[in-house]
Amino acid sequence: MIDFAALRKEFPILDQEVHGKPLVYLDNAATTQKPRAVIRAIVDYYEQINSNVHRGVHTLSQRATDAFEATRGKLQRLVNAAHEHEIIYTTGTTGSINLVAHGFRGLLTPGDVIVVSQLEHHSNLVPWQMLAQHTGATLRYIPILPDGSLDLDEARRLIGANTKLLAFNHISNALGTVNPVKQLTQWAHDVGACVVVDGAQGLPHRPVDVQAMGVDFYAGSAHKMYGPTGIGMLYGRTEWLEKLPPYQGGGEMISTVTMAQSTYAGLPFKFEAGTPNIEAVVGWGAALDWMSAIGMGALMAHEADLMAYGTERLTAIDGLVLFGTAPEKSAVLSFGVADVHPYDLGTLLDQQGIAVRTGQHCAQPIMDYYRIPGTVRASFAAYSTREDVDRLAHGLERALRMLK
Ligand code: C6P
Repeated sequence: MIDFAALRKEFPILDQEVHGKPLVYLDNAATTQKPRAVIRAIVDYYEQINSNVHRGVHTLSQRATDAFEATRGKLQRLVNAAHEHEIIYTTGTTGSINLVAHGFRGLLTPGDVIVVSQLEHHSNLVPWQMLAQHTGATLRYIPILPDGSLDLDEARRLIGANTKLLAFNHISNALGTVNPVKQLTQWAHDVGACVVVDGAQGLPHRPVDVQAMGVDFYAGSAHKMYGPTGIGMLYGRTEWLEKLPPYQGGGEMISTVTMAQSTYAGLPFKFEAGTPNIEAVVGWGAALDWMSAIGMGALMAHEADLMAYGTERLTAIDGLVLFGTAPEKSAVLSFGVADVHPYDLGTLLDQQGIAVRTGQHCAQPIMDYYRIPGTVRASFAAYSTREDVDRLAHGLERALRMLK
């Protein structure tokens, strides 16, 4: 049995006051805090094995390489990829999706269709707009329904013979909606389209099995799952990774280089040009161990309890409207109050030591759909507690008394 309230003590940053009040950190969908185990792994790396990877015969380089590659193995097991070489290190979800979108520049022609959803973070939208502009392909959007779920009837209709790519998120960062990955993937594969899933919010909150889901690409970021910033992963099915050209040229990604031409390294190195973010990969490995000691089942049960309690507490507040009420939701409560700007609420919460995100959450089309300037978003992690929810509810009531 995990004592979730005790986990908090493993996060030094949470033990502080903001504006004279104990910090309540509810901006976990933006980035989670890091446990001591992760911070220590990074310090240990620099104090004991710092060296460039894959380059030296010397002992430190080999130790750094082993630590670097060990995380790849952990990620392979985390998402159940068939091969370790199917895990590519990137700068994050944004970097992963851009790698795929760029790779498709030579694979699409006018008349081809890219299907995306209206529920996307800009990272899983702008790269496809750029790809469409570059190739002349057409972009189509799966619309959202009032509860913040995807219109699956419309998705079924949109995914047709000319569809070459389908891109959508596992979990919406703005509303918390959990999308039916397997079903959508099946429809895309029925017409031979490639499926790219933005897993930035999926990896921290749900079990991921890329083979069972059947997806071709799955992207994630370490910093949303207790790991460091500036590092992420792209799972790619081998046949697709072989089909895509390298994203960047440079050291590490080559096999031979002459003045006339170069040949490229095999997977995964073909997509990993230059010295990587080694410390972050090592730190991510520690974060994955930390998460696996808790277990995804226990984490999901904890977050489901906070979601139920938070939904009850917040919807009892006069005038508060929850955006995103789909049957299956992850650890996000997005809300607003009529005639109150989200920034004002966020600022007044901050003055009470409560950190939430306000605004469009890099998902402007969702805000346009609801015709709102943005929302206030509270998002949970392993160390969040019911007391945090109580502080949020009281903080909101106080803020609203001041504003009305
Ligand atoms: N969402 C949020 O506050 P990067 O920045 O590359 O690590 O992740 C981008 C990204 C892509 N997709 C989804 C679903 C996301 O939630 C994010 C990051 C943060 O919601 C920061 S904007």
